[in-house]
Amino acid sequence: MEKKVDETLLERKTSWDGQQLVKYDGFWFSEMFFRQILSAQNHFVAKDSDVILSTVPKSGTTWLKALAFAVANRGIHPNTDRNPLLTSNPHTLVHSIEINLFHRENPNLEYLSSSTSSTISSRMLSTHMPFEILPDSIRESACKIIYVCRNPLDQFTSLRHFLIENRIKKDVVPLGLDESFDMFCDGIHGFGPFWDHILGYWNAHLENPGKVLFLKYEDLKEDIGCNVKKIAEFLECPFSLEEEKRGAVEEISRLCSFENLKNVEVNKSGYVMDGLLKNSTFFRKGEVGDWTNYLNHEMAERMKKLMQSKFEGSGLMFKT
Ligand code: PAP
Repeated sequence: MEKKVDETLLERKTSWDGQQLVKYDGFWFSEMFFRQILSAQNHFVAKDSDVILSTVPKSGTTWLKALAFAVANRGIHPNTDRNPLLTSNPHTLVHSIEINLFHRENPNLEYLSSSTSSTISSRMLSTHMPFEILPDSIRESACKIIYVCRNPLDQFTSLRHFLIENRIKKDVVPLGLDESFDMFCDGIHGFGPFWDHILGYWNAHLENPGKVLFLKYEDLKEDIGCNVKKIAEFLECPFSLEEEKRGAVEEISRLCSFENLKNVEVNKSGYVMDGLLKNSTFFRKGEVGDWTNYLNHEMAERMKKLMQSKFEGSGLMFKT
């Protein structure tokens, strides 16, 4: 049944970069994407063969898109020297449901009904929507979801840089670090609160690990090969012994590495989202622990306590 929302009743706040956030079903959404999310909730029909890549922004979306694309399409693009990732930004190879497909309430139906640039038989799409907000058909169909999250201190640091660099209202002075950190810790940021976003997918993964693969940015950094194999197994296209012997896992890991993708020409000079976002802003530092260059001890302690209170009993832990 089509959901109708009286938008005048929704709580609103101004985000750190001047854009408006709207609170809906317990989560905060940028006003820019909110209608698109509602439209996707009402009209997106998942296929059993779909692969959905999900993240809270700045947790490793670009990396996950590259990895999943390279793994799922290695039959079509076995040669990593000629992979589409060397000429296209990962965001143009794997489209976002709410940002690209339901763009300006004008769903790209042709795109939705066809297979995409991923494997011939399945569509690979992405979303930042929390698990609870996903269109019903994603949760109810047999489609698979890969989720990646990141320690919130680095996610915050990455998000703050990205929002300031890409702010649409250039004349708006962004909120200071302390105030934006306060808002982040109150859960007020696009697709936040981050803890509810993470817990939604974590619980879905515990309930049905064959449906939701749950990854962490820090684990990918620590052992990318193991995680590339995990992604392939989850997508039911495990690496054969022959592939492993000839180094296919290492090749894909290298292809998708920060150092490699950052230096690809399209990621240095190109744009996505109708020219709004520079591709280069998706490749800043790509490190674990960069927060230590920006946040003080007090902030780190506050976050530690917040994480303890929110994740207590869930079994979730983050390396910071
Ligand atoms: P999005 O959710 O808006 O698409 P997302 O890709 O999740 O953004 O976040 C970008 C972060 O991932 C950046 O982190 P940083 O600001 O701390 O540097 C970016 O550098 C990092 N990143 C992008 N590609 C890779 C990669 N291939 N390997 C590791 N980190 C990456």
